[in-house]
Amino acid sequence: MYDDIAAISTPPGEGGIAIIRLSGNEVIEKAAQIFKPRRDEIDIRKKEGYSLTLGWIIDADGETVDEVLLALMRAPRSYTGEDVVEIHCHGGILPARRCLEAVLRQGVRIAEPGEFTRRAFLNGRLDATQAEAVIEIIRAKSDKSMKLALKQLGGRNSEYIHTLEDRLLELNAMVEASLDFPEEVGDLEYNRAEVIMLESTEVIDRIIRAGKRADIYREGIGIAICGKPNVGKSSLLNTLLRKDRAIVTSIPGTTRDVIEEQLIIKGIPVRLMDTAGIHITSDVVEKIGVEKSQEVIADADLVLFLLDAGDGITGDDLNIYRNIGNQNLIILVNKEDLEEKNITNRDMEQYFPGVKVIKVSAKEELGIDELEDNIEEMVLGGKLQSDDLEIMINLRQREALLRAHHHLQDALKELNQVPLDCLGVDIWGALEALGEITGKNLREEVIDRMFHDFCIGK
Ligand SMILES: Nc1nc2c(ncn2[C@@H]2O[C@H](COP(=O)(O)OP(=O)(O)OP(=O)(O)O)[C@@H](O)[C@H]2O)c(=O)[nH]1
Ligand SMILES: [Mg+2]
Repeated sequence: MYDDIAAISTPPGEGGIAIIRLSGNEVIEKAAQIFKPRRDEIDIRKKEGYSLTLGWIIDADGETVDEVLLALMRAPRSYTGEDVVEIHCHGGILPARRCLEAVLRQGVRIAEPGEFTRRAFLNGRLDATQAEAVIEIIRAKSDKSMKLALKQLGGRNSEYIHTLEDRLLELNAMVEASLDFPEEVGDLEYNRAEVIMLESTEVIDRIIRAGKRADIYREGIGIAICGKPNVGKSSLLNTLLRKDRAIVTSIPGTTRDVIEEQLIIKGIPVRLMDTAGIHITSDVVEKIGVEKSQEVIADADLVLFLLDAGDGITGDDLNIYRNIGNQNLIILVNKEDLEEKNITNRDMEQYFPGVKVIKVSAKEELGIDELEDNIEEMVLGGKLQSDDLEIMINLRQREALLRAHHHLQDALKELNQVPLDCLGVDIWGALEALGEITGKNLREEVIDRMFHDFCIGK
């Protein structure tokens, strides 16, 4: 049993409405003390769950604080699993704060960040992965990461884990039976045990791989556009953004600072950076721009290096290429629309062996689809297969999965060598690690860390 908590659950500032959320055993009774329904005959203490009542919040002096709509959810059918009251008042800092003050005066305590979701977890309304999905939904930057987080909230992650647990429990039972009743059961069926372990490690591998892909949808990537002056870097930025963001002129050295814009490419949030053209210059401002370009390139997850089809491959180009280093790289031969082109496929193979090359025209928007496809493929580490898992995992879950994986590999090695009870220890180790993911056996400090990033009122 927990005490009663409350918080303003909507973001600060002006808006249509603000919501004060209360959760705990006595919140309905306490809300009734400060709530005067519009229709006298109504008593919110007697109302059913999922009901709305119009009225006023009244402070200790009997003065009206605000006109509000009061929403009631009864345990266990509420977000936290406890009785929940939501006071919908006028949007604005003052009405919300004054309503909250009236609530607190009834002996309700202010909630800690994430405390509502924490209660949902502790009351068994959500398992650990679902509680963690809540913050992913709040933070989602693209439709894709939002979709993945919703699947996690729906229990998708837990399903995979439970299936794994079931298999390992079966394996554990096999091991124990052959230890305890060797006469009746006979020797452990090593082949079957091995198959279960191999399949389980394979599933864990797949989940971890899928999690890495999901990270890209969640965190996004940084892409730097680089090349010598006038190759069309800013034109490419504008084309990818589908708006005229950066100044484009035929004068080399137009862009002097780094221009950064956010966009979504194939569902992936991208920070796209247009840089100053890199060349040797004595102009002080341009020089600083060139240095900045180099920093941005070094930090990027993917570099788009532009060449000018009309110019051929120049000494400047080769210098820049040498400085790009060991990064994810796509070379774009720009100005493909020009009549006269001076870069052949053979040139490309000779100077840039093994690098992905795409012919584009930033100005005429040629080759842009192919570029977007290649960006997706490169950052996700290969084309998506139709049977690829779609699952999001956070650091805590990944760490537990890796531990389970480790135990299984040890178990596999031991299969034919050590006494069976040692094998059992590793299978249990794997099961325990998996149990942490859904939260069956979590220590207090791990639970604290899970809710650490939440905002107040959630
Ligand atoms: N024909 C043709 N011209 C292009 C293409 N892309 C860019 N240009 C032209 O090339 C010139 C330079 O384009 P920008 O986009 O400013 O080049 P930049 O690389 O940003 O140049 P700096 O900022 O000076 O380094 C402009 O006149 C563009 O219109 C293209 O695909 N085809
Ligand atoms: Mg430019």
